[in-house]
Amino acid sequence: MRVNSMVSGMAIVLAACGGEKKADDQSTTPEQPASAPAGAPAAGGATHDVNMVLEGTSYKYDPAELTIKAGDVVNFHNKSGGPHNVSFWADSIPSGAADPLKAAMADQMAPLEGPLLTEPDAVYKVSFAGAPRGEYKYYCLPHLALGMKAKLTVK
Ligand SMILES: [Cu+2]
Repeated sequence: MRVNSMVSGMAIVLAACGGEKKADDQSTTPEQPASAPAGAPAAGGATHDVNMVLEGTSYKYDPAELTIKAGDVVNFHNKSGGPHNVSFWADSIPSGAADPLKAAMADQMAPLEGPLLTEPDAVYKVSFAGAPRGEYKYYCLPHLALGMKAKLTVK
């Protein structure tokens, strides 16, 4: 058997290849507002609260109108008079909003229809990450006939 000792002469030096990337590297620095408050959530979203309540004889979302930004989160609280839920009208949300909403809504009973909240103080969280600007109208399935509906505006 012959041992080929030529191998050692064939080492290829690779070191010269790397290290010249910066010219076409498109690493623009992310837009960081200089005034960003310390401790702001990394995702950039604020959290809003909407209570679902029975007041006297009227079922309502409180507040019934709310303006948020894309990336914000809305927590819907089952305060009184439940069960309540959050159902978006598919024809009363901005174009392109259905997909991000469906992705953001857990346990949908039907597309854009959140689960019934029966537990006191249960919270249903909807993230508006990737949500287009515009108006989002929604209602409570058990109480729609009683006028329980509301509107969110993403700006
Ligand atoms: Cu309700």
